[in-house]
Amino acid sequence: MKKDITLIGVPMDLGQTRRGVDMGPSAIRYAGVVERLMDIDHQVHDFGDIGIARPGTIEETIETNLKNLEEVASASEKLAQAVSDVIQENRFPLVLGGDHSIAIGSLAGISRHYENLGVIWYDAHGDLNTADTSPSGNIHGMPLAASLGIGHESLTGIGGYEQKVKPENIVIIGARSLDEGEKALIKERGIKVYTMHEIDRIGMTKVMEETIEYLSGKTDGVHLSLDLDGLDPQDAPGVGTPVLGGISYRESHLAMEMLAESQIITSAEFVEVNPILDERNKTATVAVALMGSLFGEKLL
Ligand code: Z70
Ligand code: MN
Ligand code: MN
Ligand code: MN
Repeated sequence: MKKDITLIGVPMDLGQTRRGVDMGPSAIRYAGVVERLMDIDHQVHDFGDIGIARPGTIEETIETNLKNLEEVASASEKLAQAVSDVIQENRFPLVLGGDHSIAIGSLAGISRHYENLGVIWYDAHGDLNTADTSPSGNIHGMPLAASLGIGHESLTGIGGYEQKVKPENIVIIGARSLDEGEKALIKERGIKVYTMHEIDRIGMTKVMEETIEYLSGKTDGVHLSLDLDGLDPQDAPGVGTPVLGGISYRESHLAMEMLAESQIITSAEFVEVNPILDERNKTATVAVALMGSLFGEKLL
């Protein structure tokens, strides 16, 4: 089915400490995202990039261990507004990161248009930390918790409301590096997780069949939040926190193809592409190839 897609770049690097992830949107555009999606007959409009403040340019008024809190919060509000406007125009928002803290803004903008938004969190990490459980103070380790309404009020209150997603509407796929506080939260809230163990044990086909079945009955839209570090570092080396033993390139294509077939995805973001740490723009190229499959590209 032909879609009207709007790309939104978010050159955000304030949610973590490696330099270069702010160049993710450029790297993804350079890898040919617009042409790739137009080749499969979608209409593509590039909104350009959301302006991101440099660290320390916003006067810090809040005492916290969270790094760049004011700057991340301000960018999240801008992104939420942009994403919401795109949905209002009946277009499909495709958000290009930037570090994963941008999901706070994406989800704040998206969820106000849905009663029961589903979220697929494709990631090596849970991103379920709060100021109390975070080992790093990096906000890119917190967006899923913040979107549940758990964490610092400057993050949970983005968009003017608390809970963007309900725990029973979330599926995490690819987890293999969860902090203790994240494990506790997953159990306490009953969040569905397919770790690498389940992917190896039952295979990606079954994981995606179950995920689609689990979400399609009870949600009125599904956001795909894909962190490139969900993939194995051999296939996606240009990420800030590579974790061995990840999802393969082929399994990821299969997952995207099954999502395309299911037609459940109503918004998406691809995050954590860091061209400085990459090998010849491989990770952005992989991201664009996966977008091709997500939007219906066929092998034959
Ligand atoms: C760790 C933290 C994280 C992405 C790393 C790491 C979180 N759990 N997220 N890379 N995308 O610092 O909270
Ligand atoms: Mn992440
Ligand atoms: Mn909602
Ligand atoms: Mn991650």
